[in-house]
Amino acid sequence: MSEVDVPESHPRYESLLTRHRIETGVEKGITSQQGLIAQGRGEAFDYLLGERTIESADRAERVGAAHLLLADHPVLSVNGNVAALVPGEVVELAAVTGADLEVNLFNRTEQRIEAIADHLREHGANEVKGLTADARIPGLDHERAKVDADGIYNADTVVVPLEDGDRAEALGEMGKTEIVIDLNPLSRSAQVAAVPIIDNVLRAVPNMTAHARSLQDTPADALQQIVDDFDPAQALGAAEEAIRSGELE
Ligand code: PTJ
Repeated sequence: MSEVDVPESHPRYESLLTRHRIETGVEKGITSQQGLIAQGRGEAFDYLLGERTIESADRAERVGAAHLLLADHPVLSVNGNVAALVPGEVVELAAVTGADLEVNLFNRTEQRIEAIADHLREHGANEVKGLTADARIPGLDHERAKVDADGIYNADTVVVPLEDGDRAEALGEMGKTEIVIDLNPLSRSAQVAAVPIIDNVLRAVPNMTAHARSLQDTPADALQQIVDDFDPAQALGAAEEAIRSGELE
């Protein structure tokens, strides 16, 4: 038995663990109630993908890691679902790639921002951005526009997991490289990303860290080649095909 009261051998173990983490996130004031709905939507896509990291997603995760290592100022954006599902894992990815962590919420409240920042610190984060909110993403009229001037506003590369598409679009218009993690290949954020990662954030984040570790000593020109060889439309197409064909391993 572990974190959730079912044996790890249970065929639905991962899914049950995920639900448990999201539920706890809501109880702790980290995750919004809408986060439960978002999770349900994600699960449906994950089921159709066979609850595995498909080959094109693994490639995208490697390309995402290369982008983070090449960036001057990478930032990982954290919302209530990400904080509940992969707190230690995002802290580790940030440490390995030299990225900042910034809390950015759709349903923004000061209490939730504080609770998420505390939660990330409990999982080893030194500095968490997003509390100052002294800059605005142009062209957005909701709470997600609020960012830190020395965080997302100033970043050249941003990892954007699990969110709706308009901030993703607005960040793209600011000239930032966006790495989007979303199980829905048709979501607007995945469609506008330089690197769409169609995978569960539970698998995607640790796998990006593993790729970042193995690419750490790779020269910049070789990293650039990995980035240049990537075709986002092909990654989206491969994920949609996997979902539509329904061919599970
Ligand atoms: O914490 P907040 O206030 O910033 O709110 C966060 C949520 C997720 C509630 C908010 O961004 C939202 O409502 O998002 P959407 O529009 O429901 O989009 C969430 C996307 O993430 C959907 O395309 C889901 O398929 C996808 N998704 C859900 N769970 C996962 C996922 N993608 C990867 N891994 C998951 N575990």
